[in-house]
Amino acid sequence: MPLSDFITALDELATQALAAFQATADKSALETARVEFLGAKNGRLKLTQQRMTAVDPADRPAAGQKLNQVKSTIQAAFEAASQRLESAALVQHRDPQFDPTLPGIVPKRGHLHPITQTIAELTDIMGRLGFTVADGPEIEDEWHNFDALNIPLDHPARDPLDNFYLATAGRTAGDGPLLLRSQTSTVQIRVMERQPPPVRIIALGRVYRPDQVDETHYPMFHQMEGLLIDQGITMADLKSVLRLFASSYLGTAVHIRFRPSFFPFTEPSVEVDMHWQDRWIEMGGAGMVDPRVLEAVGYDPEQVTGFAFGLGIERLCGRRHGITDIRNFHYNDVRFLHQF
Ligand code: FA5
Repeated sequence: MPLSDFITALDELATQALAAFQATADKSALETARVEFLGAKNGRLKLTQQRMTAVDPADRPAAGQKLNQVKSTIQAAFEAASQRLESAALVQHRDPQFDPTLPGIVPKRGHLHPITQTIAELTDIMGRLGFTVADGPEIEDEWHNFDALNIPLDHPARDPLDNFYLATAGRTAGDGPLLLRSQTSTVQIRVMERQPPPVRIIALGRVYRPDQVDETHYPMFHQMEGLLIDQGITMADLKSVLRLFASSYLGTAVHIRFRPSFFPFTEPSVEVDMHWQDRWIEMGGAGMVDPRVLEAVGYDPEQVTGFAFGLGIERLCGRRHGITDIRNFHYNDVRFLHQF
């Protein structure tokens, strides 16, 4: 058989196959057409291929090349028809009421909890004042929560009714009881035990007290502890840092005031109040680190002095955003949370 006849036969086959695949209206028609043209045993492409033996051996490479070309063309036409029927089936199953031109429903995006946002902002402000973040465990021993902080055994702050002591089952004999930390001052001790002076850290995190729940008290709340130890540190440094912090967080119109107070781990000790929008509000406690605390961690109180403070994060965040009931932070009502 001359090569030109073989090529003509292949071209005709391609034309017919393309027309047949294009004309298919459903999957079974497509399958019939596939068997007719591409069937492995008696498909027309296969039969035409068998006729290649009749082609002059010198022309066979050219014939083979043409055969491969036509084969790909027919296969591509089959794929195209198959895809066309797939997407037609999708459209058919669509709800007839569905209007693809309507705007979509925008999913509501969540965001960080206001307390988490506040922690990030406080970390940023204090970072600019040179304080780095230190961390400590929420389950503490009595040494870090009390003893090293100069809180003696008979101090009322150690009363089991004022703390969340943990059941001690499984602890080996000789270990003291464990409790949920009642203040972030524990981290002061952990940091000073780890490193020599100077120290300039903040610790932000959860603390736990079995306080009666009301607008301003919750059994789990957050504190920001600050500790600065170096040579020649005074109360003036403490007040400057707290003033800078307060004006960065609340704005320059804020004033701070110290009221004399008592904490076993600072001497002298003060309560820190902030005046903003015509109200004084107690934010936390502060003072100069007691020499006995410095001694407990192996520092020399003759060489270094320092200040510490502990502020309630819910109070700060609440004051800034006008949140008067601390319980709102825990209801997890998205109508409240999405405002921040
Ligand atoms: C302390 O916890 C001291 N550790 C603070 C301190 C640190 C003093 C370093 C000196 C040096 P106080 O118990 O006053 O202090 O608590 C500090 C702040 O935590 C309070 O002013 C208040 O803002 C907040 N706070 C206390 N109890 C609760 C509570 N139940 N719910 C919410 N916030 C509270």
